Amino acid sequence: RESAAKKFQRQHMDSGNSPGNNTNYCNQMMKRRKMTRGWCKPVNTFVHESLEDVKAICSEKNITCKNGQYNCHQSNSTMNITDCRQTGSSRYPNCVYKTTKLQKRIIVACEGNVSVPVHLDAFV
Ligand code: T3P
Repeated sequence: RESAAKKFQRQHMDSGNSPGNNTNYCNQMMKRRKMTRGWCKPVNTFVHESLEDVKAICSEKNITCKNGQYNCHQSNSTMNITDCRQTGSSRYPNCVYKTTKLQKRIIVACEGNVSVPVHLDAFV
């Protein structure tokens, strides 16, 4: 079975790439990364930084996540990210997304004996 750490990488990591002028980036990536199977995942953020830099966020101080758990951490620096958001007219199985490039700090939840990102909580 896919580990939580691998699931985070599949859903949120797109190192060394970015949408450029491709307004279809989210439509393509949400499908390619299997987030349009069974339903259209409504909101998903891709991070265009190295896995090393994203893992390092787990060493920042603990903060409270949206679900009340105390295992979230906010990046020191802004990161190149892409916000994928389902449009109002999107209907499963034809999932349609708006692609928005942003530079924001991200908040991730980390877990494990060796603490690694397992969930992307927000960007701020
Ligand atoms: P996951 O826990 O697999 O990272 O909040 C529900 C899901 O939406 C959750 O998936 C996180 C994801 N999400 C983003 O990727 N970006 C966002 O800005 C928000 C609010 C949620």
